Amino acid sequence: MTDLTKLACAAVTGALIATGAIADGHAQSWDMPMAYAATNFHSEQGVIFADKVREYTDGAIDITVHPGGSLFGGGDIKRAIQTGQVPIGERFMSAHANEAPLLGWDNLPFIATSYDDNAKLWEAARDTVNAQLADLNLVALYTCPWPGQGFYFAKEVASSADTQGVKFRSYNSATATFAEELGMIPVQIEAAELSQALATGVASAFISSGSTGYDRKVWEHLTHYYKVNAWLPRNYVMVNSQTWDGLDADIQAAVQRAADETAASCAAKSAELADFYFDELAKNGMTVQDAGPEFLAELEAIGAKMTAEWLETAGPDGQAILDAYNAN
Ligand code: PCA
Repeated sequence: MTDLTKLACAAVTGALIATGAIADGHAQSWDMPMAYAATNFHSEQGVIFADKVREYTDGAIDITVHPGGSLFGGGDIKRAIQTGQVPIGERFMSAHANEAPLLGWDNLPFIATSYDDNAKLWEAARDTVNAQLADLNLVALYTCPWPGQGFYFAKEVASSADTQGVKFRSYNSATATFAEELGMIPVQIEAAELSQALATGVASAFISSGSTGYDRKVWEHLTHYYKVNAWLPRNYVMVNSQTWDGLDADIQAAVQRAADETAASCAAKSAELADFYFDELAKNGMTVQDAGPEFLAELEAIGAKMTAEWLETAGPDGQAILDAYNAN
């Protein structure tokens, strides 16, 4: 399909969804693309969310989850929802910071490094982020944090002297900048393609949680994980604005109830699994340890620079988020 045809289809789909099913008493079927592995907790929670929506709407909305980027690749999910090709889907929020810098609020190094602080930061950011998403024709139903982010390497790393020229898999523009500051060569790759990238030597290092290393069995290619806990980025489940506005208020309330409950259970699951992932990496032969003092000091210096750069691009709204966070 050309882009134009896709957009035309999207408009038709959007209109059908907006006026349709609930009003005349038929169920709506929603396909929900998700970017990460079917066995990842984000995807499993997405299925729980879908079950709750079916229950709380008395079957009026029937969501089918498509994990692992199988329906749309991670990089295409937001646009598919914005244009109404699908009504709902899930994606990594800070992957969209290149288009809307505010959406990098959760990718600021060493600002909120525990689940509690990450929740506080989200509280501080939520209204501004939702307003930004409305401009993109999206409504966020719930967000869910990944465990803290650390570095994977194929060798011991004590400082940036060891990272020069290393090919680094990034997942958004901020992590590409981070890599460059460490003298590495970034290449953006979806989690779904990560194993292949490591196997073929396209990348031999990346930053992520223990979760993605576990999902992708990275011990087959890499040897060291350095816990840094630099930030806990979030995925979000979003709906096309017209789709949302076309729902009756009681259906909206039922879907939001399912979303609020899933937000809580998903964050709890993430926290519960964080150490399990580290144990699994170690069990499979990786050296899992805290980043050493020299490396950590370098990361902190780079982090401060990245936060300053984010504030420049996100403007007063970004500063307001950090001020609100620091005031609490
Ligand atoms: N895993 C995802 C995003 C953050 C995370 O922990 C990834 O590496 O793509």
